Amino acid sequence: MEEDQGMSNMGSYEEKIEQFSWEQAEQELGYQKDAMINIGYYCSDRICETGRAAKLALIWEGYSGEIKQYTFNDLRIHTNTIARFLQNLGIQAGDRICLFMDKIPELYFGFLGILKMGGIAQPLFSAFGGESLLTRLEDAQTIAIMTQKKHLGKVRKILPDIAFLKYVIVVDDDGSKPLQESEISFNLEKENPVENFETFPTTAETPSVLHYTSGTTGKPKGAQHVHYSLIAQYITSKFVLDLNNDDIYWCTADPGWVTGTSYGIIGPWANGITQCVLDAGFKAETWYKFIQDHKVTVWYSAPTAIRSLMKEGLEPIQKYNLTSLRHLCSVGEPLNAEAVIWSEAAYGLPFYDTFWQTETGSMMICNYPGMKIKPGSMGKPFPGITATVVDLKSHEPLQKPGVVGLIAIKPGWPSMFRNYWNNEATYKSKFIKGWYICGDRASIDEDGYFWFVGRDDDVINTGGHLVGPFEIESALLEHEAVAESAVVGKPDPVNMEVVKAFIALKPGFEASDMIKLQIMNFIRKRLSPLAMPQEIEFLDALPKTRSGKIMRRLLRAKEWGEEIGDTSTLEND
Ligand code: 6R9
Repeated sequence: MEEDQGMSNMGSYEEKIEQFSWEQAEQELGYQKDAMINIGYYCSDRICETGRAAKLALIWEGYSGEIKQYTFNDLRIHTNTIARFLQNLGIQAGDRICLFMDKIPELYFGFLGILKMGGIAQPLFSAFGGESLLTRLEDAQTIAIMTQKKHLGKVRKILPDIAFLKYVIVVDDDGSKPLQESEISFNLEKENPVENFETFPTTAETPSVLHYTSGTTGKPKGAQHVHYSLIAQYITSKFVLDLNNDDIYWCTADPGWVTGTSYGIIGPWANGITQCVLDAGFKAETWYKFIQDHKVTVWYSAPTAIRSLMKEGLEPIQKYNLTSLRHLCSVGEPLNAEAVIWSEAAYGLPFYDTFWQTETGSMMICNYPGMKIKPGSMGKPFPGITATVVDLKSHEPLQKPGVVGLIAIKPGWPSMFRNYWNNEATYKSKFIKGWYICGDRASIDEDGYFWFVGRDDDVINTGGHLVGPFEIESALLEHEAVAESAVVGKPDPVNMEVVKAFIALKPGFEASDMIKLQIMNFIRKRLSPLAMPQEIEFLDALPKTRSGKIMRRLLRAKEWGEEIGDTSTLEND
């Protein structure tokens, strides 16, 4: 699958590799070393200053079909207004402010507003239940949460347990339901618009965003990013998403996930691109209508969504005019070759796979317009990124093509995470022999293309979302009937993996469908719908190592029909 190279922003990949420097991206943005760099400013004020104030920044559509549009000048003023509001409350630069909202415009303005006043934005999925929320707010010692009326119930419930949280800001208060005394009403439409706001003078290494991500053990970790990440998010949006001035761009990701901030807010807006947001759940026809109505040209989505669209077939595609589309990209999970080939047949365009992580902050290994796609491969390192695979044990780069090792990246790219919040030891453990170790297995072929093999840990990737088994196991143990539990990923044709729980019940409790449903609901409410086990299997006792650790890998191997092999290694886990 080849395209005309001359048409893309990147041009020839080989030539770009030779010429590329991050300084070039800095120059394009007018950034000078040690000067102020603020993501909020770059996504709004700077676009206005460069003559694009009247250009549409955001086309937003709600689940009921309501449409709102905002120019870059609106974006500038709304983010100023929020920044000033937060400052007036007494919130300081460096404070963590959580965004706990659906994909409403205030979420996008809030994110940039927080950054403008020097705060650290902590976006969390509004689908999170109380416990998921509590763990992350406690860890970050979050001082304020911006939320909607509909999510207040969850916030109120955990409030007595969080000492640090001082401000609960309700962004859609219309007076219909009384707020509690400690809650603060904020309504963008009623607020005095702030025309001039002095952006907090953040510099390259000032913390910007805190994104929580799940690991195999322990609590979720807050990957801490800095304002300098902008350089990488800007230039990858330009070269990989291939964004141009006339594009209408749609990133389907929620900003609770890093894709929804790096490429659903920062990268595209720093390029002055018009973005569309659909605040509605997945439905093939709704998505196609959205593309048709807003004439979406560049679309960034995820394999689970693509596989769901594949399942719906060609019929819904024929009902809509999708000819505006010109470039499609994917992230979050392995993109099967079938999906790439199907999309080429269905939309006349292949999906271009991109690989990266919360920790990397921007795209690392990708397919580029103009470069030959090998369906099923993640592509090649972004220019400016040195990536390889290293031996599973020695962590030395593998010299022979086709050998499976760990994906490793040379530290130093602009959007690299700078720490895990309050957890420097784990952060440091990710760097071995001068490489950042991603925790994924892959091989590189003789042409330099990367092929994903799987994760190197027990983290479950369900529909592109990482779920930590430990967090679910801990929550399961809080259920009155559960004595022991082990949580693993189970293969699924659409979501790649779903959560499966093995449970040993306490004496006095009998296995039944009823109790399964109760437990599922318990997790859905406490953690999130994604973390809810889709399947529960009751065992009399869970398999354990001699030291008493549950052999999660053994249970996982069974689900995947894999050879269990030498259990002595499992016992050392
Ligand atoms: C952006 C994002 C990161 C993990 C990553 C890997 C998996 C992401 C992938 C992919 C195969 C791709 N992953 N992109 N696996 N092919 N193109 O997804 O961040 O939520 O931190 O997940 O997702 O396992 O290590 P995050």
